[in-house]
Amino acid sequence: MLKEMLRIRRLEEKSAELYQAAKIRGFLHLYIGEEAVAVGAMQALQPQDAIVATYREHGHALARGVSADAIMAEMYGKVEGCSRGRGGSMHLFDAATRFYGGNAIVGGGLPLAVGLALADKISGRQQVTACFFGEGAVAEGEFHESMNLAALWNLPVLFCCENNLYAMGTALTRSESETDLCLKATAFEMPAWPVDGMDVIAVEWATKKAAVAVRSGGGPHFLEFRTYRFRAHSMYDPELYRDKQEVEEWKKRDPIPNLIEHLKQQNLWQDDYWARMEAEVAREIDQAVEFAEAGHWEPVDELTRFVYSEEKR
Ligand SMILES: Cc1ncc(C[n+]2csc(CCOP(=O)(O)OP(=O)(O)O)c2C)c(N)n1
Ligand SMILES: [Mg+2]
Repeated sequence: MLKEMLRIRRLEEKSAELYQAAKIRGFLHLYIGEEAVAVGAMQALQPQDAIVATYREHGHALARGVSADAIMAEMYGKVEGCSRGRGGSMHLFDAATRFYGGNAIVGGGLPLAVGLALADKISGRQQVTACFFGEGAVAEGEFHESMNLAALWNLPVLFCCENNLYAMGTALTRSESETDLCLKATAFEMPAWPVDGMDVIAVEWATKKAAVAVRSGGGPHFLEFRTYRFRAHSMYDPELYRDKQEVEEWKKRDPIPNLIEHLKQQNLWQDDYWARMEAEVAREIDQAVEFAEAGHWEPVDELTRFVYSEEKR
């Protein structure tokens, strides 16, 4: 799990650099600081489960098993990317790992997750759909409609709310009359637990417990992961809405050094682990950049392909 978090951190640091160099264009939202949520949760899910995420999804895709090569090429807009370069950073998609995006619309992933879970239920498949979304989504009608139908129809959805306290520049306390998000879920008679989203072990444990309940017919569950993004909302954000001191306080809870500290306390740490891990991850990220650089642009005459689905014969 430590290595998975490091892979995400280094991939995103490199992405920010490439964005400054105009190699990556469009929007770019970094997950740095929140890695424990995607990594802990993915550990607790199974290959047959489905994942739905937001535009802040590089970490979820990587932890789910989409390759760094395919993610980087997608961000470059190359055909070798996981969405053929047509989606970019916000629209990573990969059918092989059942990774259903990458959704740019706030709250837009929730109805998709409910639909996927409805299909699973009708077909009698014991699969979980894990749906990640920010706390900003709770202000959307889609959130309430999706939660209601999932509960009413007892669907196998695991709602994973990533509460990083801000929706762009709007603090949760400025937009919601009730800021206890678990209470919103219990209003739909859905079991809901708050989880320390900076602690990867706590995330894995809670997700496992919830996923077992969902998989065995216990209906939808809601997890509120309390987390924090260390970087700006996206690449354009002067961050005038939060104190630098607040960011510094949260950085003390960085999930990566915290896990190392935990491993040391448990006598599970050896001094050469870190250097080895860094070297392996650096190689992987360098290779992903090379792969993306060597990739191809979609030929112009392919531009309208996929506007309509192709006829199956
Ligand atoms: C329906 C909709 N409204 C507004 C936006 C613009 N927008 C993009 S990200 C964002 C904030 C969402 O915050 P949150 O859900 O907390 O996720 P976070 O960015 O913190 O991960 C907004 C308002 C959008 N993408 N979709
Ligand atoms: Mg947020």
